[in-house]
Amino acid sequence: MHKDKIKIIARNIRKQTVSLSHSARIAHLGSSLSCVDILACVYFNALNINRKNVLHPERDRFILSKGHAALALYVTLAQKGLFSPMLLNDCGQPGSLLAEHPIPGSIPGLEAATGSLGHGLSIGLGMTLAGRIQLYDFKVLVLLSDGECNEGSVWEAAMFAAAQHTENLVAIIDYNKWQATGRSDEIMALSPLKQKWSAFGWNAREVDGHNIEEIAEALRAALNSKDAPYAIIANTIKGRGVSFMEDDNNWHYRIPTAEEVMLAHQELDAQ
Ligand SMILES: Cc1ncc(C[n+]2csc(CCOP(=O)(O)OP(=O)(O)O)c2C)c(N)n1
Repeated sequence: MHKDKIKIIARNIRKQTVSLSHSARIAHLGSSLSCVDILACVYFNALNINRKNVLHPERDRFILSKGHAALALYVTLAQKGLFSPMLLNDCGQPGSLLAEHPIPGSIPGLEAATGSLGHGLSIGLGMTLAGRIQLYDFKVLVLLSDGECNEGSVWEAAMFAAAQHTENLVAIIDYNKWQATGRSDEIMALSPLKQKWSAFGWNAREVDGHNIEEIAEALRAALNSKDAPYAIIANTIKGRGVSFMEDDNNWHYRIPTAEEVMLAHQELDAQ
């Protein structure tokens, strides 16, 4: 898909995500907005996932390991046509298929139960290895957060993936430099993050996580990786797209008022 179209999709995802946070009374909006450009590229430019093949055993898989950004994923899957957007109306309500964190199988395209940070990469690695046994060639793409990289389980999976030469596995790290309670590097320093993934035996590349061209090019390289898994370190801004949310970690937990939704939409429409 042409990059300009992906930019328009990303803007629409942002608008709907802001609205959904308000209507569903679900937070983690800054965390969702931070990874929208990545999600738009993954679903509209990189992976082979669509309404027809979403349950096929050979489909590509995407795992939102930073499951607290589920709102952005739900909106993206709805835009991709994987389920009826009507389902967004009761998101977060008791009995809804769209819970605060993803429930696998509740709607097509949700591959794993995530939200407890640190598990998505291991799950994705397991899928990759299972695909190898079944002689399937599908790709598995896992989106992690930077705070999540403080979890030892991430590095255990990283080490095992490299040892197994899982070239079909891609990790994208949404490197927005914030965690729930403070700056990532102040809580437990991650930098130099790209070098850490390289040292663990991964091919690694750093990109501007809001530049559609750069993300798309990195994904293209990652999906053609040979002999080793591939890590994309995406430098992002928490709350990206709405000036009064950008890089303000209050929006980790805040839910926008109706007026803030309107202001956010105005800003996004003007971009
Ligand atoms: C194992 C685990 N511990 C704690 C939490 C609570 N929690 C939710 S989001 C978050 C941190 C968010 O920071 P980061 O992971 O960097 O993601 P961001 O929101 O900045 O994208 C935490 C600690 C959790 N979900 N899982």
